[in-house]
Amino acid sequence: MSRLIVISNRVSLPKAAGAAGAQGGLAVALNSALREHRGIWFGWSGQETAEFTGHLDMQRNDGVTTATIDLEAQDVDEYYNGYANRTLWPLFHYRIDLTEYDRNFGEGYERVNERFADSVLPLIEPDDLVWVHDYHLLPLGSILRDKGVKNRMGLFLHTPWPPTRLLASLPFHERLVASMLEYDVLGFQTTEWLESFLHYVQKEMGLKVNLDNSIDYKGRRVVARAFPIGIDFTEFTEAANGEEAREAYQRLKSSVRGRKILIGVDRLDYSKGLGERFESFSRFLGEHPHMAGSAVLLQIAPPSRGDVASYQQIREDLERKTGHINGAHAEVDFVPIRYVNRGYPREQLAGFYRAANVGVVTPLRDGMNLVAKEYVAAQDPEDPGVLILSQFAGSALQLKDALLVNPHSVEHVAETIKQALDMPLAERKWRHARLLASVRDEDVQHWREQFVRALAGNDKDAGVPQTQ
Ligand code: ADQ
Repeated sequence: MSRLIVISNRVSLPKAAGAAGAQGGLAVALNSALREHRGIWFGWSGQETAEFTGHLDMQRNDGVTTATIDLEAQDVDEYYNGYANRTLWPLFHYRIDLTEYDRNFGEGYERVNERFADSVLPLIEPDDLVWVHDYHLLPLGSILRDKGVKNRMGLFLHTPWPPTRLLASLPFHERLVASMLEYDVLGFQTTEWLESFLHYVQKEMGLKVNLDNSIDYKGRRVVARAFPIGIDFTEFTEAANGEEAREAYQRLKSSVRGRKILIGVDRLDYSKGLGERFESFSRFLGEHPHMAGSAVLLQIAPPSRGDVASYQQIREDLERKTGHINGAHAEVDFVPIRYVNRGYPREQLAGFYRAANVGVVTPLRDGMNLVAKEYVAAQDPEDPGVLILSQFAGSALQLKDALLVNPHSVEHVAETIKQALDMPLAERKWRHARLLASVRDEDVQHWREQFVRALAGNDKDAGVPQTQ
């Protein structure tokens, strides 16, 4: 079996057995893949250094080797806070109004990708499979090729891929996309993003896409496919049934004293549609005065990317909106929106999901969205809650039995909240059973097995056009 080299912006260390603390499904899946393949996970340490040295901090933990580098403050500014999170992230989430085009960002992005390539190069052996993650590192494969790497290399993009005319607003977009064609495998979350990418290479680059969605480029064949990411289903359902989850469940239930609970769990990001969600809930309260006071929205939103102005802005907007809505609808013994800016261990999160009658997942645009899947996995199948899901989340293509909504329509979401709260047990059960089957069968292990198989080049499905 070939060794696996995983490369991503940040590295998530494996959790020591029995240790407490949060670890995402992605980290769990990649760590288990790395253990199986005796692999190495390479990325930025998250630390800054006065001068870049390329020194590799190698650690071995629970069967997984990690290798990290420190970056200079200017790198972090231009590459991470700049090109990745001020240019590509908003553009890839259709927010051209928030997209900043700055020459220094572009240069910083290329410089850091070069630094990644130079640092990881000595670790790559001839038969290794190289798996690169996300929008921070799109040109890394091409830089490694220039440095003589002949290995099979793949890229998985966790975000959406934008429509061609939107991407065309990015200076040097052709160069960026051409660099991606040096990978052997390009993975997207859904066929929607895949089709958008294939449209770009046909219309903007004049390339031909083969029937199996592969592209012949400079004498090599690039396979482009959808690999919808899932959650670690076993780990999450175990967490939901554990003692810590039960305590969190009790704590939340007893605090609402018989009221119904709606839950939202998102990184504080403008792509997650939190403002529209709060307004929809407010409209629901206004339109159904007899139900006002009988339901609480718990929104858990830990701040992220706080150095970027648009994130400071969304945070202020939400604080103002929460204050306004609570001021309008609160009673002496009741506050309709509980807005909490912190993270919780996964076990507690699972208990909160289980306690909630409705999961409200309404991003304006999302590559996949794992919260929707976690909510489904955490429910009691005998008395499950209802999932309200944005039609613009990648997960809506799999979770078709959720109540799918247009998150921009405050009116539609408000009506759907009413429908969810009124839904009879029988309907809740059949919807949940179908959602659960999808979340269980297409879990994160399935995702990484499919990707690694395609990366190794022995994928029997590679020639089958995708339908999902
Ligand atoms: P994100 O945009 O971060 O991921 P998401 O898929 O919802 O979005 O994953 C968030 C993860 O963070 C979930 O596992 C969730 O439980 C956890 N989380 C969020 N708030 C938390 C809190 N307060 N406490 C603890 N944990 C919390 C990007 C893309 C998505 C894609 C994923 C994976 O934007 O579209 O689904 O990568 O590919």
